[in-house]
Amino acid sequence: MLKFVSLLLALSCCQGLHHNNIDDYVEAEPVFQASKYGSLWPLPQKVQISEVSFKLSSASFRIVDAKASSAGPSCSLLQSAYRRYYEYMFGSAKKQWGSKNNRRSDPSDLTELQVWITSPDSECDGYPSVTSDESYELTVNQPVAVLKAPTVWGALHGLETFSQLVSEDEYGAKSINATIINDFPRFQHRGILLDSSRHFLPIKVILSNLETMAMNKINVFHWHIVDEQSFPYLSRTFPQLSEQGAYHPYTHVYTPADVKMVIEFARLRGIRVVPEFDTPGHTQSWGKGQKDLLTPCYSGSKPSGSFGPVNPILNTTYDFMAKFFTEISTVFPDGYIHLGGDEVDFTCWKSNPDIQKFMEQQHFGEDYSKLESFYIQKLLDIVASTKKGYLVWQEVFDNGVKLKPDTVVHVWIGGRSDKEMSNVTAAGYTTILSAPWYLDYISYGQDWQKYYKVEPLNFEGTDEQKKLVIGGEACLWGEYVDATNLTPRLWPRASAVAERLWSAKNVTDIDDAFNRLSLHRCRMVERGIPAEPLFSSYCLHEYK
Ligand code: CP6
Repeated sequence: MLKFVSLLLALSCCQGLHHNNIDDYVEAEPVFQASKYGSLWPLPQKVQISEVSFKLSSASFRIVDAKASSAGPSCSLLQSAYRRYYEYMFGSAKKQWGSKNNRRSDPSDLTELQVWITSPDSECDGYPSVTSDESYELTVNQPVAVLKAPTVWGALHGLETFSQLVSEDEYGAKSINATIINDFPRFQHRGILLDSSRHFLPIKVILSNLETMAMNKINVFHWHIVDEQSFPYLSRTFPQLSEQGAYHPYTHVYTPADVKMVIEFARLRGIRVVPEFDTPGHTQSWGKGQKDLLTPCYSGSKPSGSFGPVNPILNTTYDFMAKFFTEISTVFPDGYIHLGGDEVDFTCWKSNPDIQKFMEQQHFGEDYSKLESFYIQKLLDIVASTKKGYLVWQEVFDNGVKLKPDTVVHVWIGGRSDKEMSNVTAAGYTTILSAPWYLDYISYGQDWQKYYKVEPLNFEGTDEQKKLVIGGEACLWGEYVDATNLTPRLWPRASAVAERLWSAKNVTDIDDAFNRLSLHRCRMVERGIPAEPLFSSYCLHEYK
């Protein structure tokens, strides 16, 4: 049994701080209690845990393919997942003292977890998609535990859940209670945005965060790979983009091999990689390596030497985009590409006489959002011809651009995002929500609770409209984040979003969430992830 401490908060430390709102940090005394759901996170849809408990010994316990499974030893995705979870539960084989020193196995031990993929197509060699079946059923009982899932994607989630059910006593002995779990996600799209443009993110940081996403059943890595500040994507078609636009042309780039590695590492964990190439705004870094792509800004009648958004009035712009997105559509296997389209600043367009002339010819008047729509419309047609679906930031919808019916509109602007969700879904578009989940914003106190309390379907609309909400994403924009602080800033705050998007709508008990999340956070720490604490507390094993 795990022990818990009650702690008194010494508030006197904080009285001198300048704070806008005293309620931000005067919190109730925490009462640490065990949740009846242990450390499960995100909470499965249906859980029954019995008092009966079985021992697990590292010497005898095995994760194996069930005889009837459609995925066998040739499914390396599952075989490598078995190894990964065995090591999370028992430590790596190397670190073991050797089976001699382990307690002998006992008839009451649980010796096997059988993994049974039930669909004829296990999807072992495929990529996860927005329509993947991620459900699984887990039965822990004597003599064996059984994990049943239609596809490998559900099995991966089931393995994570199984590992979360295993607990350790003071002597390091492992045990698990008899349990029945029936689980599936509430929303299909559960994402995290990482920004590798404001700061370059080394591959190992991206990989360890993918690993952590899997621990939280997050299934989309939204890779905001380039932006104004740098262009680290090494394009085979246009290598000069990163040669000129990256912070450094060799060390601060993602080579084709790096990108492949990220995509495969993610696939093995059931995670989609959705790249974002944001245009026509947020593109300063593109201009360094691609002449004439950006709009020259004018100061009076002369070019000022600075540049604005992508130049929407040149044919060469669209030739470039067609070639560029053809490459992107083959490099990234996901069915979707995020095309951005946010925050376009019209000042430069307004200053340019050629653009002014074009506006007249097109009868756009003074409405530059019509010019923006003109550009986006052409870009969407280009990308649609590569057979990919696309996501766009909400401004594209707000500007009235004609979108393919399966376009996903990404709602990010705070304030009245419920109204926006209402409008977007009333127009029949699929949507994902990020507005309440800007994790780059930090503040004193337990802000995970604010993220946790969001209800994505809290907007006016019919049941049909609500069905168009396929999920959401936590965004960690990179202005103040690099390899040194990314992981603790993201976790466990993103875990709050993960549970909101996975678990049933009525899973809202904040005290129970606190108890489970504290343990889940300690587990992430034990697994080598420097996740920050929720509040005053300790873990059985501290970070070394
Ligand atoms: N970069 C890009 C950003 C943001 C967006 N797009 C952003 C805007 C406002 C806030 C946080 C982030 N940094 N490309 C908007 C989607 Cl508050």
